[in-house]
Amino acid sequence: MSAIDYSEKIPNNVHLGDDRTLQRALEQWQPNFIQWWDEAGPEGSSRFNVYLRTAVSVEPSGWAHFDYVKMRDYRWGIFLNPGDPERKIHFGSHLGEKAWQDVPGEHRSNLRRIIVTQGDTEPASVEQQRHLGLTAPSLYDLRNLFQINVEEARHLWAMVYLLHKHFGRDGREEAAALLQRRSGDRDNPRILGAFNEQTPDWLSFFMFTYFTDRDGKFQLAALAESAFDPLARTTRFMLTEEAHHMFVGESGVARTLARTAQVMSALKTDDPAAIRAAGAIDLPTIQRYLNFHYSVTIDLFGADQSSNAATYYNSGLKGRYDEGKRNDDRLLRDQVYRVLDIQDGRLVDKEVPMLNALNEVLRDDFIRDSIGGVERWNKVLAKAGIGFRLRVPHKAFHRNIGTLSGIKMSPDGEVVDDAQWRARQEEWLPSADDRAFVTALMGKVAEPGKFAGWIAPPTMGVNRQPVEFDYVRFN
Ligand code: BYC
Repeated sequence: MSAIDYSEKIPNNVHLGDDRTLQRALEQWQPNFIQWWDEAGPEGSSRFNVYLRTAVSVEPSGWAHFDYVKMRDYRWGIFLNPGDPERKIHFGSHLGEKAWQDVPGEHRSNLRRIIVTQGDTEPASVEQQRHLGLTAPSLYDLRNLFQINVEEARHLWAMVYLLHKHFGRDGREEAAALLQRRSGDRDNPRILGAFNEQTPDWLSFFMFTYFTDRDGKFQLAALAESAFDPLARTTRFMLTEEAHHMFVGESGVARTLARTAQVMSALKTDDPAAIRAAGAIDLPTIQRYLNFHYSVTIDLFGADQSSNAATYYNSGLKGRYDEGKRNDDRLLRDQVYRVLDIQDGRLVDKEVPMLNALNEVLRDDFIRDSIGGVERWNKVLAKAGIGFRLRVPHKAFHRNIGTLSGIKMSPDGEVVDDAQWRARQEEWLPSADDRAFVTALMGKVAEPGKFAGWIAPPTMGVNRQPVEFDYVRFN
């Protein structure tokens, strides 16, 4: 089961050749995928030879093979983690029953909706990152961008496989629509808010891969608990790739901070104008980018009270993060959870049934995990003797989904009125001026071992190659 067959047109470890109908359906979808990749994927990259990692087996050891690959010839395919025929459902009203190999009729539309929502984010992120290759700060960074792009595209394949195999004609229509929506398109946008925002520069890209790919980690982990076994096994495998994406974000921001700290120490100043004039990104601007990406990402967890979330859990479609390690009854019927509510224009704590608050439970798990990396970023500043500290903003800052979208709040948690919000927004979120400055700073560096002036080199290369390795050959 686990070896991947690369001799087939669509590499897979699911014996695709034994299911002619499915194979034909996927082979019809494939040219449309390639057309989408050419139109919306990394701009101008089709002839580049890139030092990429490709999955060779889904076993935990040795699934990744590194070599130069032409971007357009990347072997996208269908890889599922090995199955356990005895696997049992371990939460919700079907607790203890055998996991499902097929979609039960009564859960069909909810499962399709979850898979479509997940699938929609993958091409969306590739579209958002389409132009970044033109301004990569080094070959090392360019290669990491492309690695992420091909893997997100493979995650799209993973969801399309589930739609084609398990949802008949509806599934095929949804799979086609995944290639038709476009990030930010006014008439046919991507489903979730954050995936319609722009990722116009590399600071945005690093914040996106740190925060938004981490939403991916938590959502995929919750889906990896699913009673629908094919979904659980596909998402489990996707998670192995997500770790690298978050590493790119965390180390990218850390390297940006290291360079800024170097400039601040050399010039003995914390004046943003002086730091900008020296070609580095000042810390208040980095904080504003953090505020933006953090707030749009926590919106991705959905409303704080959601009957959908209760249904998904109760029916076994979507678990909690690390469901297997929780030691409650995994039914959650009598349990409560504290959420924030708004009363008379102020935030108050409120207890609600846990089942309805599962989006909030996952968001809180995400918040704890996110803060860990922000503290590691602060160590870069502390080590350089700089007093400034980055912070994640208050949970109610700049929210558009759920109860908290009903209040305006500063990053520090101070309630503000509309006029104050308008007056101070530019202190808290990237202004047009910030974005113009960051964009102007970006310029492509394509010589092996050289890095743009606003970012420090990494401490290590990819797959034990030196930092000055030629990770991308432009031909
Ligand atoms: N923007 O009851 P609610 C990743 C909609 S990232 C716009 O709270 P529910 C990746 C919602 O659809 C992981 N709309 O919804 C990362 C619903 O609409 P309808 C992606 C939003 O269902 C980086 C309505 O509001 N995976 O993999 O409880 C790069 C009511 O809301 C938003 C998943 O998300 C929003 N932010 O929760 C590449 C997992 N939030 O139907 C990839 C699958 C909510 O009433 N998705 N709405 O018109 C889910 O589990 C759920 O759909 C959600 C929403 C948690 C997202």
